Amino acid sequence: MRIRIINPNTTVSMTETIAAAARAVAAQGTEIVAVTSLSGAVSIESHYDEALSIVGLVDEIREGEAEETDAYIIACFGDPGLLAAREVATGPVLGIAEAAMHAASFIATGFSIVTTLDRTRIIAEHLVRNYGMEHHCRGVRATELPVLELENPKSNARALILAECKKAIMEDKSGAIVLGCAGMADLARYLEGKLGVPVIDGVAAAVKFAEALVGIGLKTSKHGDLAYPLHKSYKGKLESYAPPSRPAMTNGKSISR
Ligand code: 5HY
Repeated sequence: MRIRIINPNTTVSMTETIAAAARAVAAQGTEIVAVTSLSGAVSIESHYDEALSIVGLVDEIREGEAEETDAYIIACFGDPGLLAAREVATGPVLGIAEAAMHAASFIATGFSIVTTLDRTRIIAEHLVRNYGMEHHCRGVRATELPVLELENPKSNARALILAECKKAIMEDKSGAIVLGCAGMADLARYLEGKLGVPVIDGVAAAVKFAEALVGIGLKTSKHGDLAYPLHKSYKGKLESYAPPSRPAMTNGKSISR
């Protein structure tokens, strides 16, 4: 099977970190296609960065649809554009935050999220509510690390993240840690060794969930709100994003009308 992992920020070195984490867990026979958005912020650390990242994300989904892709992963902890991506995709689309939270809920009664800048905590908090994880998530913590500092070998990122994870275990009484940034994908095993609790990287979790969904033949439902977008005109800079007309669908199959 082929899984397209999309880094919706425009930093190639982070995509390389993401790709390595994905390939480390991918099953034999799973091809990982890791791509970097060609448009948008070098790092996604605000509602504005997220909103503007979605056009580049949709571009990558459209690329994937043109080359037989079985599943997609949005490798950014805000899961930006997840539902829009599911509308345009045929196969399953997973966000790393949703995947990581579900994985954590299977192996601990409570988890904490450790993320980057404090201003992005609200994004993770909204996802916790959207995914029905309030009962499991005991806290969303920030290290005040800018995302790109994770790519800087001279930064003290590891120490800052480890310290916040320790607080989460002691103060939140969490049994597991969810890493709140795709750029932390290479830290899970190191942190687990230091902390003695499960540390979940959403990239790895999403790869295995995607393999499972594709393995049992599941695709994104095209009945209702995740059907392909309605055909209509678009104006201005997004004119080329006008959804094409498609034959009507019923129980997942195109029907002539
Ligand atoms: C991410 N931003 O995973 C998020 C993390 C964050 O560019 N990749 C980014 O801080 O929201």
